[in-house]
Amino acid sequence: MKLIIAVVQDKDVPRLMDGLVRAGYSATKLASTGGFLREGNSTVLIGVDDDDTETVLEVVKKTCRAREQLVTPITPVGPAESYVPYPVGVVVGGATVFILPVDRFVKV
Ligand code: 2BA
Repeated sequence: MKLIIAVVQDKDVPRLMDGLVRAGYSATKLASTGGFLREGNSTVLIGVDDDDTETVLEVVKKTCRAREQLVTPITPVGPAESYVPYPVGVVVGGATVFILPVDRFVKV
């Protein structure tokens, strides 16, 4: 068994959860915050049989989009003269996915 941990943008969560439930997978959504943008995102936990890992990854790929987000640098990084005081774009998503082996899965 594997635990798939997917960090996704909030906007993609409804489609992702719908896709997972329709395909017959259980999932848990946790509210999370990205360390770089300090904005809300969602972390979705999905426990699956090993053989289903790729299928679930496909659902994640189909439902989570990459988007450009504007960030205003707060503090100068490097020499002050190279500080850019206007927003710059960063591409966020589709999804950051971790796949971990599960030792044991019990429901009591
Ligand atoms: P954030 O940390 O808020 O990062 C949002 C986006 O900002 C990232 O998108 C990336 O494009 C950019 N970014 C992050 N750190 C950066 C840095 N040090 N310098 C320049 N740009 C940077 P994604 O890569 O798609 O990540 C989306 C979210 O996934 C992240 O939100 C974070 O919550 C999570 N994440 C990404 N990589 C992770 C990792 N290695 N471990 C844990 N969580 C991760």
